[in-house]
Amino acid sequence: MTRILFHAPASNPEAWQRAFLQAMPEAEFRIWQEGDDGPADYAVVWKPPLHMLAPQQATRRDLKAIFNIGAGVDAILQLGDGLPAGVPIVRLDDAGMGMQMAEYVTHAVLRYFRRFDQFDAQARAHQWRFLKPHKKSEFSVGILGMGLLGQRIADALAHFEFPLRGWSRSPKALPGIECFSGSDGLDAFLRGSRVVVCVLPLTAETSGILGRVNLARMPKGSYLINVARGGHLVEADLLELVQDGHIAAATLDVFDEEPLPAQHPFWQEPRITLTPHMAALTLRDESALQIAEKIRALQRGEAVAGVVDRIKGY
Ligand code: NDP
Ligand code: OXD
Repeated sequence: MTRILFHAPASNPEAWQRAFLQAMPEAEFRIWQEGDDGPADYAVVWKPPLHMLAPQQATRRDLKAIFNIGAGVDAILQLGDGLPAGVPIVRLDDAGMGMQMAEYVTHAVLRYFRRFDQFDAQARAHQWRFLKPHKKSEFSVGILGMGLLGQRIADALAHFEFPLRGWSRSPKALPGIECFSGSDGLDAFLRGSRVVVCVLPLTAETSGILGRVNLARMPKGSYLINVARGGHLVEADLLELVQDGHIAAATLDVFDEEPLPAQHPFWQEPRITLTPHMAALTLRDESALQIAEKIRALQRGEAVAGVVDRIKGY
């Protein structure tokens, strides 16, 4: 019998057990407890402790794959040598997150484009005042990260006919999107993007990418939306650029420290809109089904999508 070992303590393990019972009734599902070093074929985890998957655990010998129940693998890859070598790490491929990301980012872009943020502030001050609309042709949206989630965001925004740009590691040709790639393409990408949406994985190459130099390359009066990881943004630099008016406003879902500390200056800055890392939640049933399908494919000896490249970091 296929043995699945599960650890994601903040996410209702019993509900995951029920979801796996539906998705994979033929498997044995075990919620990992401290001290459990029993054998397992597959681990399904979110932010596992170092010792859970440690390669020196004789009982991890049978492990055939580790499934990360999120799209971002920065937390699990931080375990470094604590992860068993040669065991594939598999991330979630969309699994319902693409639609949520598209909703979140479309809402934020439309809010700035139609100036609802300013109309809301005026309404709170009982002011009836017309504001000149932005021109769509001058409101290009640039997406940092044109992977599964970035492309879903672009598809959604295309319906509203925003000029779209995308930045990725490898060159791409995507219909209706001006594509840029690599460090050589970043400057031109940023200078032409009135809104920058960050949906990159957090890796050694992308950490701190939204710091003073790159934020200053965005046009004056531009907007930032970060739905990727707090580590992409240099928070103090954004605050300064918002306060000196170079960046008009920002919507942030992710932070260096989560929950955002009560004394953090972002709470006091009305041009920065904050949400508590909810842009795209892991959907339990969809994720269990996707993982069950991948386990069955691996057991048939087939390749699966979403295997992480440990060197690239995503
Ligand atoms: P993918 O792996 O599908 O896509 C990543 C994209 O980033 C690819 O286009 C890739 O380029 C590009 N990229 C990676 N490194 C670089 C680099 N050095 N320079 C330029 N481009 C780069 O990831 P997903 O779209 O599934 O997810 C993206 C991230 O979204 C996750 O890693 C996670 O951090 C975040 N996330 C946040 C959530 C939230 O609720 N806030 C929820 C889910 C995810 P290429 O195409 O060439 O490989
Ligand atoms: C993810 C996340 O990476 O929830 O899936 O942030």
